[in-house]
Amino acid sequence: MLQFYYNPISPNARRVWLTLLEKGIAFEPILMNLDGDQLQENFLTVNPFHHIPVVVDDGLRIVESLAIMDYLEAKYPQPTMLPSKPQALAKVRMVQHITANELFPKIIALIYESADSPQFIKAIQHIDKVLQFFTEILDNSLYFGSEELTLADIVAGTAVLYLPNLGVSLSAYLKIYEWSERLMQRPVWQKTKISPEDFEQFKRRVRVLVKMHRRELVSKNKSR
Ligand SMILES: N[C@@H](CCC(=O)N[C@@H](CS)C(=O)NCC(=O)O)C(=O)O
Repeated sequence: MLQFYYNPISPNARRVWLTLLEKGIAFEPILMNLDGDQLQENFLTVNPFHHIPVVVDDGLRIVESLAIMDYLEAKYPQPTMLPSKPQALAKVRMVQHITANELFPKIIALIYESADSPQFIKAIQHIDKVLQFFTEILDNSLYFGSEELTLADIVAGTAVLYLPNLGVSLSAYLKIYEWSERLMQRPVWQKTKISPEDFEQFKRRVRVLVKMHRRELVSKNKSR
């Protein structure tokens, strides 16, 4: 059976978790505590970059959430979550990459930086730009690039749904607000909804990991 290394508070793992559940794929969950399990020798042989999610299926080990989602879509095509028409496919890919490259780093900034810092204010402005762009892409469709749920909705949904908990209201972005409500009505999203306690735990973990990565960067630069 497909093995899935994850933690429910990890947004990257949540993308894959929701894809597995939405597609009804049977899997063996392997819970990883991100306070050290990911650095254990036995996990480093699974993912040398010490990240979740990881999927092992039919003898193939797959890392990187977006690559895993593509694998799941190709191997388990029903229900289809990747449109084939060029324009729709472009919308899906844009939303996935904008979430990973533009939105998510700013969510981390909202958690890590103090509310009166220039970095925090810049993060809020950048998130506004992303939400306006998403409004344009969504247009009058129910989901990104489709009238049915796509991989883009899963990737953007796991990030955008965190925003109200971080003080960014979606009410100024009506179409995005309605889309987020639509997602939350889906049984799988209800079932995996993050609790306030888990969200606090996620924020604590982010602060620790950002500190750790910054320290690693400083020591790398010193050794150059
Ligand atoms: N680009 C990777 C990022 C994975 C990632 O950063 N995972 C975090 C949890 S959300 C993690 O495992 N962090 C543990 C660590 O960095 O040691 C993906 O999309 O899968």
